Amino acid sequence: MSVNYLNHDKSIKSWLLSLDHKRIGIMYLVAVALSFLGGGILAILVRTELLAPGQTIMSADAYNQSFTLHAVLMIFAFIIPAVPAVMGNFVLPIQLGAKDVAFPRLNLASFYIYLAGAAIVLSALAVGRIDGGWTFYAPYSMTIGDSILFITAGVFVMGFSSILTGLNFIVTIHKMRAPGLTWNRLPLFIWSIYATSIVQVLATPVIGITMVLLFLERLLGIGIFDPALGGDPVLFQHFFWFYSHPAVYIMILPAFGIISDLMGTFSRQQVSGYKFVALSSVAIAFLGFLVWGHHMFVSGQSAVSSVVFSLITYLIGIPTGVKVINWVQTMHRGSVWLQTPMLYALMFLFTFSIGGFTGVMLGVLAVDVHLHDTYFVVAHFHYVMMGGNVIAALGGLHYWWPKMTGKMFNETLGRIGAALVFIGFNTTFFPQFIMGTQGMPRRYYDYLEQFTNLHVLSTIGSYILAVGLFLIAGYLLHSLFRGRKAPANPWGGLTLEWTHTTTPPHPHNFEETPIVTRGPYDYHLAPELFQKGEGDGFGSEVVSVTPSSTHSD
Ligand code: HEM
Ligand SMILES: [Cu+2]
Repeated sequence: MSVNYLNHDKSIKSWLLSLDHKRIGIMYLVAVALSFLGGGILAILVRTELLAPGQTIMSADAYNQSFTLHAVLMIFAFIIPAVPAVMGNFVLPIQLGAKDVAFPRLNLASFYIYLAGAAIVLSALAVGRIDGGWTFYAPYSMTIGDSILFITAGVFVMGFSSILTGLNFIVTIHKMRAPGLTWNRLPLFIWSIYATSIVQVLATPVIGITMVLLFLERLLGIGIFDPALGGDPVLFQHFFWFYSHPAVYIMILPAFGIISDLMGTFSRQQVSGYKFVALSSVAIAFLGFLVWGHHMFVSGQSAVSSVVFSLITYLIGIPTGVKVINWVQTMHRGSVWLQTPMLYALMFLFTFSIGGFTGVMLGVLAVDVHLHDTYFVVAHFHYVMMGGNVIAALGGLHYWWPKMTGKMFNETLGRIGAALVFIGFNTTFFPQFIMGTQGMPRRYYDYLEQFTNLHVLSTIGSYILAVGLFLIAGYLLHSLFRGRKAPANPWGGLTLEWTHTTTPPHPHNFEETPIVTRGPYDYHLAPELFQKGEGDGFGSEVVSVTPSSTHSD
């Protein structure tokens, strides 16, 4: 076997101190997968408690702590780092034709800062209770005890990891592109990571400062947010959402990038409206800074600000719609090859669109006054975060898995897993839209008799989802030991990680610096990839995909 990044040095130390972006990406993958597992187990407990009104398996206090910890883990330890830190790290430098990121030491430092932050947050459990939701609204969060000091300190520390990763990627994209890789030839995954990085660098300091203020208020008793001390609780909400709305774009923009790459590769077609898809990420990143007040329609902010925030929120629908329309057109013009990664891309179109549309509904001032703090909101953000980010991340994981590990997973199990996730996900969260419109409040331990059926349905869905996710984890892990050896380019991709490096990649990515002569999805310039058996990762039959119409724009 030739030398690759996995086998050139197998010692534990060579992993833990590795400056190789690929190994750092894999270490992040392990860490975020464990966070997802922890957050997921809590979700199942929370859903099980909701199987019946009144106490089912835990006390009201345990319930509050479980859903809070679920959310904190999912948001700060899982979803924010998931796609940028795992797939950004692994894929971005290779797609750029670079040997590594611009600052490899800083990259390793980001990983340990992330781990330290997560450890500080979890140590709050040893000190006291974790309560009040992931939003830490003051003044309630001031009352939960000293554990808030650990939560705020941990989130503050994790923020640095996010900022440093963003900085590293911005410099890498500007400075380390291979000869010929102009901005117009960047894979759309890179464009989306670029837009994400800008948000990470500009928005994260705000949550950092907010956490410091909360910390100081609790430690020294100075009045910043707590009215009892002369502070202003609405100020906290402004600070919090000034970060946390842009942060939802840290979660979704990289997902858009994965979907664009999947659409191009599996449709064997140029992504329609490439420039619009690329720049719409930047537009969304920019607009994302102007809409935080849509979380505060009922907070007592002025009516004028509410109307303005509502209007700007609608605008975000435009660049988002531009993407969805272009993805659909890409498939329409191309010839779609339905392999597991592409199944996730199709699923994404469905679930993310529901998440997006219900987001516009919540942006309507008059509607939000009714739906605020109901299960409609819970359903909406799960459709965006799980139906958007997690589904896309699963697509990306299946897409790049052969490159990362050198092994193919079982395609049949892949399809079954995708189907279970799709059915489980929708069964869990769709009923929550209905409950929300009927007035079921969010974050409640108990509920009225009339909601029982929908809650039971939702809980059954979460079990199906869990089975699907365990199946996926199972066959992916199994493939590490028993999987078929992956060819260099199992999906017939045109970006550099598929065309110019071995599987798994060489420790320094490339034997020699690649020279880029075409765009990332210029299938009409690469006819060999339509006919070659390389397009076939699985059976002996040769998959030949013919371009239906070749166009360029
Ligand atoms: C694995 C499937 C999941 C299930 C079954 C699930 C279930 C739940 C449940 C039952 C709640 C409590 C809702 C309430 O009491 O109001 C909740 C809250 C939450 N979940 Fe999930 N969840 C899942 C995945 C995720 C993911 C992937 C994320 C983000 C990446 C996430 C983020 C959140 C957040 C932020 C909250 C807080 C809601 C609040 O503050 O009121 N969840 N989830
Ligand atoms: Cu928002």
